[in-house]
Amino acid sequence: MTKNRTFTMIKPDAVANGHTGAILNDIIKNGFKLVALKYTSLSGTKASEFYAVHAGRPFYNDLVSFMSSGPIVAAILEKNNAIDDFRTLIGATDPAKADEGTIRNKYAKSIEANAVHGSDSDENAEIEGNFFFSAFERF
Ligand code: IDP
Ligand code: MG
Repeated sequence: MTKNRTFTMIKPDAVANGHTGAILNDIIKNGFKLVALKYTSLSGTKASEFYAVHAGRPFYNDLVSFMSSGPIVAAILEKNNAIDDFRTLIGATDPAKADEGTIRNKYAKSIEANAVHGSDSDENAEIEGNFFFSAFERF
């Protein structure tokens, strides 16, 4: 199988709680190669743009303010079967339902403050990676 890519963010809760290093270590140990990495933050406008697909959902406004509440870490990851394997590694959206040992099981606080993002398709991984990284920041 050819290598492909996914996009992730370590969300403000996990960065604020000091889990950045442990989460990056879990990601690398599970066979994902970092091909872009950035410590940054989202303005309200940028967060609403990133999550535009969820506009109109009851949790949208809270999600936008949460995602713009503090620093995040954004990364592009490469691995065989990257999208599915990364979704398996992070676990269910609601950490209460995330399998033992998954990143959300270990580090997330709530269904909103759930520690990490993972792209849901190859197409969205490309869009999301391009949202954060210019061509000369990706390898
Ligand atoms: P995902 O991150 O597992 O792909 P999505 O359904 O795409 O989950 O939702 C995007 C983000 O919106 C979630 O990661 C979480 O932060 C937030 N979210 C999703 N569902 C809820 C909810 O029911 N209440 C509050 N926040 C939610
Ligand atoms: Mg999603």
